[in-house]
Amino acid sequence: MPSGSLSQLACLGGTPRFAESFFVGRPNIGDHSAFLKRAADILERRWLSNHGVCVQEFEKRLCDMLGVRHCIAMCNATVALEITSRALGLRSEVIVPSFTFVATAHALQWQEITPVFCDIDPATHNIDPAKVEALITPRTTGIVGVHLWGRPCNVEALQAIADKHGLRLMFDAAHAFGCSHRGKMIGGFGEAEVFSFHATKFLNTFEGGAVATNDDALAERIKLMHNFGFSGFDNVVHIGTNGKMNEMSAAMGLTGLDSIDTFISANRSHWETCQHELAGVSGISVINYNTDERCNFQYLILEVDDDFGLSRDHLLAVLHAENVIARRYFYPGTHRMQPYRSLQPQSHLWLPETEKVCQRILSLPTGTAVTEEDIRAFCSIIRAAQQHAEEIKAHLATAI
Ligand code: T4K
Repeated sequence: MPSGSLSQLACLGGTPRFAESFFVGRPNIGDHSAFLKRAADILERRWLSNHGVCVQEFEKRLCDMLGVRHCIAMCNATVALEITSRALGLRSEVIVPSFTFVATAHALQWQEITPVFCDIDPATHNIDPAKVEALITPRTTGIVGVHLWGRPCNVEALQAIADKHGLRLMFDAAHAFGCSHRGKMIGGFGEAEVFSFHATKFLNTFEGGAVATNDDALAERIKLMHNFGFSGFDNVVHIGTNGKMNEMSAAMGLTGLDSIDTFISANRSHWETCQHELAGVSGISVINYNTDERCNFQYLILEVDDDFGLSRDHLLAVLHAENVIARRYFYPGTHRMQPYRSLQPQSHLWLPETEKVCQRILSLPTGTAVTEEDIRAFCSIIRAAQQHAEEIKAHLATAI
C-alpha cells in the first residue's frame, strides 16, 4: 500500500488491502498424507480412544522432548487444568494472574475455588512475584502461574514463595510448548504444567492438551482422574471425569511434531520481519523473546502506546477494515469478565498494570498460514495508520 495515499486506507473508504481475511490462530497443519495414513490406520485398528497406540506414542514423544517423567494427553487444556488443580488438592483460594485467557480462572471457579487475581510485571506480562505474597491468606492453597505468550514466568521466585508458605505451585503452560527457561524445557517446573494443543496453538491436536509432571504419585492420580477413576476393568478407585485425548487428535499431534521445526521457523521469521518493519515506528513495540532459549514465537504481539498517535482500538479498527483480523488478547482482563466482575468488583484496584497492558495489546496473525510478504503488508498498514492518525480519528469519531 502506498502509505501516502489516504484514499487507499479501507477505513477511510478505500478498498481493503486483502480480499480475504487473515485471522489470528489459523492452524499449522503438518504433512497431509502422513496424517491421512495415521487416520486410515486408526480406522483399520478400530481403536478410537482410551489410550490407544497414537496417544501412547504422542505421550512418549512429549516426555522425550520435554525431559519429564510423565505426560498425560488430555481432551483440552481447560479440563487438564481442572484435573491437575484438583489432583493437587487446590481449594478455597488460589493466586492467578488476571491477564490470561479466561480458562485459567474458569478451571478453578468451576470447582468453586476462588481465583485471587495478582497483577503482572509490565515488562514480561507474567504474574509479578513481588505482588503475590500480599495476596496470601490462611485460605490460600496454591499459585497457578501462566507463561504468557510462551515467555516463562519467574519460576524461581514463585517456587520460593510457594515453599515458604507451604503452597502448591502449578503452571498454565498453554502457550509455552517447546519453550525453555534457563536451558530446561517448560514442562518440568512446579509440580505440574499444563499445555494446550487447541487448533489455534502452534502445535495442535484439533482440540487437546497435556499435563507434564515429574511426580509419580501425582501422575498416577491424574491418570485415574482423567479416565473416570478406573483402575482396570470394573474397578473404580477414585473420583474422575473424562479428560482423555482421542486417537485422531493424537495422530494430528504426532504429524505436527514431525513438522515442529518448520512451524517454529515460520513464527520466528514473522516475528523478526515484524520487528524490522516496525523498528522506526514510534509508540509501537513488538514484544521480545529470549532467543538464547528455546522458543515457539507463536504469538506476534504488539504494544501500542500513546506515542503512536492512535489508540490500540483505533488501530484494531484500521486493521479489521483491511481484513487483518488482529485480536485484543486478553482484553478486558479476566477480572472484568463474568462471574469475576460481579464476585470481585473491586479487583481492578489492585491490578493497575493489568489494566494498562489490557489497553495496549494487539495480536497479529502469524504461523504457516501467513507469508513474509503478508507480514510486511500488515506493517505497512500500521505505518500508514500512524501517518494518517488525525484523519482516521476524525473519521472514526463520526462513524461511531
Ligand atoms: N490457558 C491459556 C493461557 C490459553 O490461552 C488457553 C487457550 C487455555 C488455557 C485453554 O486451552 P484449551 O482448553 O482451549 O485447550 C482461542 C482458543 O479457543 C483458545 O484455545 C486459546 N487459549 C485462545 C488464546 O484462543 P478465542 O476465544 O480467541 O477463539 P476464536 O474462536 O475467536 O478463534 C481464535 C482465532 O482462531 C480466530 O481468529 C479464528 C481462528 N481459527 C480458530 C479455529 C478453531 C481458525 O482459523 N481455525 C480454527 O480451526 O480462543
